[in-house]
Amino acid sequence: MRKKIVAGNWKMNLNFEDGQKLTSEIVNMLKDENDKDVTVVLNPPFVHLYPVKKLIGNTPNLFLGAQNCSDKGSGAFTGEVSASMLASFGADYVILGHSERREYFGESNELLTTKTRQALENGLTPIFCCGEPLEIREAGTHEAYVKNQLTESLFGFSDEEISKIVIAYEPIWAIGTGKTASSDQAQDMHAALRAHFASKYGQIIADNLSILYGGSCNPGNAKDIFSKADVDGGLIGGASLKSRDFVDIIKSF
Ligand code: 3PY
Repeated sequence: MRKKIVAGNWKMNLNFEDGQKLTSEIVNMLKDENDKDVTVVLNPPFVHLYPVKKLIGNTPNLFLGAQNCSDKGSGAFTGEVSASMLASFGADYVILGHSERREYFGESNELLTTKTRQALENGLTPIFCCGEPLEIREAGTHEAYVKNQLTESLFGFSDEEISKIVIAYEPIWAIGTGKTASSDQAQDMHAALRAHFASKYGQIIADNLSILYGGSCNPGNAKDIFSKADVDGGLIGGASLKSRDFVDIIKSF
């Protein structure tokens, strides 16, 4: 059985007190309300990691993640944060290759291979993002485009390594736009991506991969999206900044 996962991507939002308040509310709600053993990951900005970890404590099924890590191990790389630092501060997950990082920070498929390797070598679970822009969707070449992102970044990893990765499909045209892919569009892409992994790694490994949907997922559409056979959860943007909305999404399975 593959894991059901809901990960909140705070992006560059919330100052110290707001981050503490949001985390405390989520921790308290989850104690009573996570009855389906969904794995929940909070991915705040770096500066929040340690205080958020303290509040998470031993809350069952609640984990800490970062939004990025360096492709380097350590050294003179001003402003960077390594995967090993993240692990030492209590992170278990790291989002890699979010479309905002690909677009605004020029992250290539090749760079993302190196970041993924850093994450895996330091015991972090990468939440590896992929997804197509609007013009590719409109041209009808979206499956080939996203498969190529995955092939170029991930298909050099071993069976054991690939089994540790979580995939997040986020159509770029649905990020922060209020537009969501329909649940059928999400299912079609997730099924195609699972088949793509099966063609390289075999059906058993592909069946065990968690593939999350991201892009304007909210309490109103999560139930429909999560009901699809190949959708194993969500990577949640704006709605992860509101405790009630986020927990309602978690309860949508
Ligand atoms: C969104 O839903 O906007 C996201 O980008 C989640 O990562």
